[in-house]
Amino acid sequence: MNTSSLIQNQALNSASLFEQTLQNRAFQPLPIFQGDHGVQACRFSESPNHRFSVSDHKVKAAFPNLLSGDTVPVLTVKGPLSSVQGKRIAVLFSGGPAAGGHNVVAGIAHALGDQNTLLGVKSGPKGLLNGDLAPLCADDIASVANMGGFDLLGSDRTKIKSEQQFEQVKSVVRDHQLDGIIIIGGDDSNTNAALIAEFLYDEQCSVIGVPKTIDGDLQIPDLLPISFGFDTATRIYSELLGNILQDTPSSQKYWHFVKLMGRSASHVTLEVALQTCPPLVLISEEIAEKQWRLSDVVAHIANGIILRSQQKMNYGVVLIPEGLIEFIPEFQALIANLNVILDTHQDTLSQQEYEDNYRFITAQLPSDLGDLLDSLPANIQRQLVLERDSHGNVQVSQIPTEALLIDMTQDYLKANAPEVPFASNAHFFGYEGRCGAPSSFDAYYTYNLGLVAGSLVLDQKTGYMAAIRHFDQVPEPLAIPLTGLITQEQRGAATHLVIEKALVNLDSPAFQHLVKHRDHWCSQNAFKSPGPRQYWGPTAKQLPLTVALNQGYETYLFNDGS
Ligand code: FBP
Repeated sequence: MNTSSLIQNQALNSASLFEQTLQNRAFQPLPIFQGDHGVQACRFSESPNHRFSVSDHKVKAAFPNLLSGDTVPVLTVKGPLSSVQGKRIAVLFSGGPAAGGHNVVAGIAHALGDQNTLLGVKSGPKGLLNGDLAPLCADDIASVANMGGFDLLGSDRTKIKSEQQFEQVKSVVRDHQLDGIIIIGGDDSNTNAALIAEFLYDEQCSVIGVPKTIDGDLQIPDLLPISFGFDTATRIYSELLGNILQDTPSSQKYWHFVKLMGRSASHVTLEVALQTCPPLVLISEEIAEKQWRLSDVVAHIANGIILRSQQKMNYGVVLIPEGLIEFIPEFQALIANLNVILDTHQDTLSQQEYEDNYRFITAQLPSDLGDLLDSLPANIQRQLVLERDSHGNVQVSQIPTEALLIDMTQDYLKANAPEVPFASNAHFFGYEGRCGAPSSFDAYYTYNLGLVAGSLVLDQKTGYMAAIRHFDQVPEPLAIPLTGLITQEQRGAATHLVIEKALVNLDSPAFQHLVKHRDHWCSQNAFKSPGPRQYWGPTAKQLPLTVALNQGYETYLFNDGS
């Protein structure tokens, strides 16, 4: 083929050469899922070593079927599952996209095989409520193999909470004769999975969750090292940040303030920091522990800038976790008060314009918090005062913390160190990390999570989350009881049953690594540029560094048996 027909071929083809290459990559099932005639589903039984104790009466009362005693077991694989036929299983995405979701669907489809039917639910939980589901065929699945995004099915953030909504789900289960539902989602979506599993218990419909979120805040010590999507997102952000870091001593002109997605927890920021070694890194959990006010955060940044300036480095990068604002004590108090007001006065607020709502809300706040809100830029006020998402979360991705910190740092430097040159740029790396083609780790992890989830529904287990651990050895599939993870949390005016978000542990090896090295990163140009994620070669099998460190692995590479 000559060059021009090659180019024409490329232009006409709906997938890029890169996408075609990934689509043609073989999936890699764990050895336990490899049967004599291809992929096989497995059966699970109680682990003799691991049970969760549940003592909270409210949790017990909410799950009378799933929680019959005071403890609930983790399940491990026991061997191949003898042939199951005629089952109808639905799968849906819930919440924000994360790389590898399509491979989960492929893994489920392969576990189900030809004798069972996989139905795809369109547009997330909303589609489940509306009964918007249809069978998925092998071609649909092959077309998204190893592809990023959730576009095969779509997603949304509807929280299924009212009795009427649970009844709607039950009707859909009956109308479509479903034997199982697999919910691919984060902490809130897996909470929903537990509640639906309980509600459908007598319907003989299994409900299984799959741990998805780029935020990395769905991890369970010893059992779930990380959710899927985190590796791809942090590698994409690290590539972008590495490029910016490389620009700083080249142009010697700017301080870049980079906010990184990740909602409340700072796992994404910590991982990107370890991969790139930038001069200044903020970790929300540390700021909360030190009880820093916003002015302390600004002074910390400005002091780093002054220090580098003394060494003629009038440039650098400040990494800012998306949820920072929520961790600063005065903002914590403000947000907690706002949540109660928004919850208690929903009806009034839904009938008024924004300006009236703003006046109404500030009148209800204690005066110091009202003053704090008034002192903020209008776009930040708006995000704090606007409705929460359906799970009660502040939409932190919409708060321009990076711009706020730039303005305040500029003012601080003008007042305290006017001789220091300060030119800045604001960035937000968020959506560009959620839908990239999955890294080798995420592609491998998600396909096998799908095999675990598919096996669990065929094995008629319900109220569990699929998991895999020990990525440094032959990885081990597990089923984690969702009820063992549920706790009470104050959201708005009421307490809710939720799976707690895992925050950065300040005693963890990963955070301690940052503590040990950050002064050096600030006083020198010590940054690294990790480059784009690789599918072949020495870095293709790299695990997230925070995961390898915190799990105590002796290698940074995952083991896929090849
Ligand atoms: P999930 O918890 O659903 O995985 O959300 C991940 C996330 O990307 C967060 O990091 C971010 O704060 C949020 O979604 C943004 O939400 P939206 O897509 O609604 O703007």
